[in-house]
Amino acid sequence: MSDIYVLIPAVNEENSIARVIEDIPADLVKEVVVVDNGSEDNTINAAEKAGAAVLSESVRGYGAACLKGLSYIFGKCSDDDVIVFLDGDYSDHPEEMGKIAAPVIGENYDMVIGSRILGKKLGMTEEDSLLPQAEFGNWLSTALIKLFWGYEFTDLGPFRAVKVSSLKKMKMKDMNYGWTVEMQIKAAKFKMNCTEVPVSYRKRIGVSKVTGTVSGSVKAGVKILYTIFKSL
Ligand SMILES: Nc1nc2c(ncn2[C@@H]2O[C@H](COP(=O)(O)OP(=O)(O)OP(=O)(O)O)[C@@H](O)[C@H]2O)c(=O)[nH]1
Ligand SMILES: [Mg+2]
Repeated sequence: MSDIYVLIPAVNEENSIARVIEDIPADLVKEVVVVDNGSEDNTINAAEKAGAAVLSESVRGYGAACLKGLSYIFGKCSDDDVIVFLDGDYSDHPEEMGKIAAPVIGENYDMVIGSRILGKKLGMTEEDSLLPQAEFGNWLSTALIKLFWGYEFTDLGPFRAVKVSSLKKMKMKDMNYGWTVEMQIKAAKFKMNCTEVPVSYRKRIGVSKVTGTVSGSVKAGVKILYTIFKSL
């Protein structure tokens, strides 16, 4: 039976991180790993108290934190285990983890993306939670992935499940905002078996770091497009 490990990159999320961890179905997962990048608030304590293993990465960046978490998890898991990525700001609904992980565990999928775009069509997203720049960026990025590699995604959503053996094959490198798109491009290039499931989405708790800020959106947009064209 495959084990599920959860990887949550988090910086300054003291008001949300415990709620995220507490909403993860405990019977489903082997370990929750939070990777911090120098939080100046109570994130680390809150995450530990809620039952997570907390790692610290000195190099700032979403991708850097994910790489740290992966090397820790790869050191203890087996190749047919599953890693679920999840944000620490309580925008995703951790209780939906089962439906994201199920196709990897039971149906031989390599990767399942939780799609907020499919969720929105079903009325599962809170109004104004998925910002217009995120929707446009997702639309453009997924259209380019389809054009260049023939794979159809609707979202670059952070809430996703990937089989350990497939993640190892991807040899992920991106240190910050290109992480999610790099993973989807590599899945397409390796012709991996991918699918999406609709997920709910709500407004984050705490202070925006990426999409909710102008500089974060511009940096993320530039890095995502650079990652796509560099991969050709
Ligand atoms: N460890 C680590 N985590 C990060 C970093 N940047 C963002 N995060 C975390 O990654 C997750 C996603 O970042 P968010 O700030 O929610 O990004 P977003 O959803 O695009 O935009 P906002 O929610 O509007 O800020 C959250 O849990 C953040 O705390 C980082 O440099 N290091
Ligand atoms: Mg967020």
